[in-house]
Order: sequence, then structure tokens, then C-alpha cells
Amino acid sequence: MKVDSKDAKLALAHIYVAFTALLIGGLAGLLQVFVRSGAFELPFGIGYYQVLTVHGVLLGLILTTYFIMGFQIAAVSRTAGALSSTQRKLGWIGFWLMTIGTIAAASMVLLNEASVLYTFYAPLQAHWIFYAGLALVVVGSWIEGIAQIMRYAQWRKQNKGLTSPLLAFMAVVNNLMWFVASLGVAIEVLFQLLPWSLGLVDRIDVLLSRTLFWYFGHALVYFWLLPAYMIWYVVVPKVIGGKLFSDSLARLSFMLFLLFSIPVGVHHQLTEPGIDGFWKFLQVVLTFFVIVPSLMTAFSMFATFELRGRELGGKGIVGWFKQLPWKDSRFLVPFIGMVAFIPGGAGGIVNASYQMNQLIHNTIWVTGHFHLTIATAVVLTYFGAAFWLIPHITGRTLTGRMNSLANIAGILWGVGMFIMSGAMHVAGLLGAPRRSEYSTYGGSEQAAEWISYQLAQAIGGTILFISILFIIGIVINLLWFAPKGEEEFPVAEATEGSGKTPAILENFKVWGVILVALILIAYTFPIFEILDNSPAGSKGFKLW
Ligand code: HAS
Repeated sequence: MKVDSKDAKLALAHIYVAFTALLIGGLAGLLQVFVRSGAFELPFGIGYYQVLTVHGVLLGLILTTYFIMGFQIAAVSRTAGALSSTQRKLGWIGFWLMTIGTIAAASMVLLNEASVLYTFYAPLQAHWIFYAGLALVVVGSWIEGIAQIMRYAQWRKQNKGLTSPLLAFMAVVNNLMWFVASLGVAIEVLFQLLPWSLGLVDRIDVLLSRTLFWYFGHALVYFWLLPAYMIWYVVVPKVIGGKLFSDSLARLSFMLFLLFSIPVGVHHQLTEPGIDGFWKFLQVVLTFFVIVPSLMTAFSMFATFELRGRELGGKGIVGWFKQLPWKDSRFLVPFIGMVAFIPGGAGGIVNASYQMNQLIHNTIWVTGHFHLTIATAVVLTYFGAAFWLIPHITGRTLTGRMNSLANIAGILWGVGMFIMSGAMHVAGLLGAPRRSEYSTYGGSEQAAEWISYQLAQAIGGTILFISILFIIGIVINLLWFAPKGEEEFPVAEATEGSGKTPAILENFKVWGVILVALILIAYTFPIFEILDNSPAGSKGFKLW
């Protein structure tokens, strides 16, 4: 079963941009850890926050969005069938809008007109073209999402009464979550940031803009995560020669993400004045609900691995573990990501715990948290998938040599991240701030405690950059030089005993109503109160 060749071209276009973003964004990351160690200064008047913006925007927003769209298009085409010409046209329109937006936003960052980091918090004010560029990226992704949903709807119309292909269903859930979540940032950009940066209004309501951002921002992290979960649930079991533990469990966990990803954004604002403690508490409780589908996923993955390991003759408590295909990079690289997600997720639970958040908020602990989650669990899974997806599309094969290099890259990534992220977590607990350049803070004793950890971050960051060079080398090989051949797009079936999938799990109307109700409950009063107590607002600042 192959991805249609025209759809493959569309997916491949996304892969090019994603891995270009990885190279440039990774280089920016290397420069950052050097600057923060205190042993290096950026040349040619380049600013630390400019480089930090390049890093966050390219890796957090561009690499992810492009990989996700490319992967999901390939996944829908592979499992629900080739896109129609209208659907494919929509895909290309979306791709070009995203690309024009990326070029516009990137130009502003390079011209030092938008060193506002990837969260573009007001009252830091960027050039309006930066905001317009990011808006185009979001609009482009909506159009691409619509194309995928249309293909899924067409499949369901043609196959009435049947359970839809799991991967296509999962892509649809991720797109729906993305639409509802990105409405928040669209409103922030269109009605607040653009008029303010164009000089049409003088001041901005900072709390409102941050609340709209985080309405979007937390779901954004699950928009990154769900494609990794698609690979964990559907691809990895096939790679190890096993089966998906349960189709129903996988669909239920995705629906729970749809419900609970959005009404939880205030857990990023727990220290922010202007939101009543009750609403913070409510959103913290809802945050604990969104942990459940990840625990279900962990359970399902362990079950899949154990069932397969025992099938291969593994005995005892850990005997099955040894039977897994440790030399296959399509398994090992995502697996390293899964392992990293255990401390990464546990750190998230600490962050979400109201009182503990007071200790870690705005410290580099948070940076450590998201380097374990997005920058390890998620991106290692993307890389593991790229190692079969690219050759599947280009009609080439992953050779034994490239497979070994891929394993080395994954292990280097794991080691580099363990050192860098571990140091970030500890330094954060000692009070080291995030989003800050190297500083001795006037020779303060407390700041002196952080320096050794910053050096460790530089060591970890360097190992990570070496891993990026390996990965780029493998991608180049798979794109243009690997031997011609057939590479499988692995899709697992569910185990026989797992039962029929209940139709309710595909009833988007029911889940949609619950989603809207939860959002209204979690956000109506806080937004009303913010508007009601709205201050004069802030002028824009350019502190770089
Ligand atoms: Fe987070 C901040 C809470 C998950 C990303 N998070 C961030 C930021 C980012 C981010 C980018 O409540 C910074 C934003 C900024 O710039 O300010 N996060 C959570 C919680 C979860 C969570 C409760 N985060 C993620 C994921 C991310 C991500 C996923 C990216 C993809 N996060 C927070 C909070 C903050 C925050 C607060 C704000 C902090 C502040 O004050 O600023 C949960 O979803 C985590 C649940 C996950 C688990 C782990 C399950 C484990 C699995 C692996 C199984 C392993 C296997 C392998 C099978 C419970 C599924 C077998 C292994 C063997 C060893 C055999």
C-alpha cells in the first residue's frame, strides 16, 4: 500500500521545509547554549533574543507544523485513499500560504524587527509583518486541514457503517483540535497585535492577549504530540511485528485530547494577576484530566511491547523486553522519545500543580520540561518516522548503514538531552530564570550557583547539534542518494481480541458539544472579568 504519487509530492514539499528549519533552528540553539555559558559572545551585533526567536519559531512552530501537515497528508492518503484533485489543490494552496508566511516572519526576525520569542508576548512589540506572517502560517494550516477532513468525510460516505481507518481518524481529530485552538491566537493577532503594531491603536490589553495566546498555546503542545501518538499507536506496533493493543482505546484517548486540550490554558498563567483563583483551580483540575489519555497511551504501548515480546518467546517479568528489535531505528529512535516522555510528563504534572508552579514558573526548569517533551519525545518520533516516510515517498530504501547512523543519532540525542535538560531542571530549582542571556546579576551569590549548570547545558547542546548533523545527513541520503527500492509505510491492525470499535467514538457531534461546553465553562467568566476590569493597556516595547 503506497501513498499516491501526487500526494507524496505534496508531503515531500513539507519535509524539505521542516528539515531546513531543523538545521537553522538547531544552529541557533547551539549559539544560545554557548552564550548562556558565559564563554562566548555573538559576533556582528547579533542579539541573543534574536537568535532565541529564530530557535523557538523555527523549531517550535515551523519544523513541527510542516512535519505534521506533511505526515498527516501522507497518512490520510495511505489509509483513506488518494486525495481528489480539489483536495490536493487545497493542500498546495495551504502549503504556499504557510511558506509565504514563514518567509515574511523569518525576514522580520533576521532584520531584528521581531525579537519577541516564539510566544510573542505583549507588550514586546514586533513589526506587523511578523504577526501577519504567523497568521498566514495558521491560515495555510487550516486549509490543509480542511483537505484532510474532506478526504476522511468522503471515505465515510463511501463506506457507510464501517469503522474508519485509524490514522485518518486521528489526523481529523488533530485538525479539529487545531481549528478550535487556533481561533484564540487568530483573534489575538487580528484584533490586538496587528492594529497595535500598525499604530492604529496605541495600547494593548496584555492580560487578554496572553489569555487568548494560552487558550491556543496549550492545545498547540498537543497538536505537536498527537502525530507522535499516531506513530506510537499505529506505526511502531507494525514495525516490531506486533499489533495495536486496542483500536477503541486509541480513539478514546484522541477524543479525550480533543475535549481537554483547550480548556486548560490558564495553567500557564497561574502566577498572573487578574484571573480569579477559582478559575485557575478549575483549569488545573481539567489539566489533570488531560493527563489521562497520556497514561492510557503509556498503558497501551507497554501492552503492545509485552504482547509482542512474549509472542517472540520472551519469558519472565523482563524477558519480553529483550526480544524487541533494538537495532531497528524505526523502533529505537521513537522508543528513546517514549522513555524521555516519562520524566517529561512527570515534570508537566509538577508544573500543573498549583503550588509547585510557584517554584518553577519562569525558571529554566520549564525550558527543561519542554526539551524533554516536544524536543525529545515528539521530535525523535518524527525523525524515526522520517527514516521510513522519506524513502517511501522517494522510492528509495533505508540501508543498513543509514539505519545504524540513525540509531547513533537517536542515542546521541538522548544523551545530549539528558545532560542539557537535566541541568536545566536542576538550575531551575535553584532559581535560574528562563528566557535570559548569561548574567552574573551583579556578582550575586545565587547566580554563581547556576554557572556550572549552564556549562553542562553547553555540553549537552553541542552533543545535540552533532546529532542534528547526523540526522540532516541521513535525510539528504534518503532524499537523493539512497538506493532505489521499496520502503514500507507501516500500519498496524488491532489485536483480534480487542473487540469492535463503538460507533460513538466517531460521533463528532457528541464530542463537539462536550468540547464547546467545557470551553464555555472554563473561559467565559475569566474573559468577561478581564474585559470588565480592563486597564488602560500598555504601549509597545522594543527592548532589543
Ligand atoms: Fe507542558 C509548559 C503542563 C505535556 C510542552 N509545556 C510547557 C511549555 C511547553 C510545553 C513548550 O501546567 C512552555 C510554554 C512556554 O513557553 O511558556 N505539560 C503539562 C502537562 C503535560 C504536559 C500536565 N508539555 C507537554 C507536552 C508538550 C509540552 C506533551 C509538548 C509536546 N507544561 C505544563 C504546564 C506548563 C507547561 C503547567 C507551564 C509552566 C509554567 O509555569 O510556565 C501532560 O500532558 C503530560 C502527561 C504525560 C505523561 C507521560 C506519559 C508517558 C508516556 C510514555 C510511555 C513510555 C513507554 C516506553 C511506553 C503522564 C506516554 C516504555 C519505557 C520503558 C522504560 C520500558
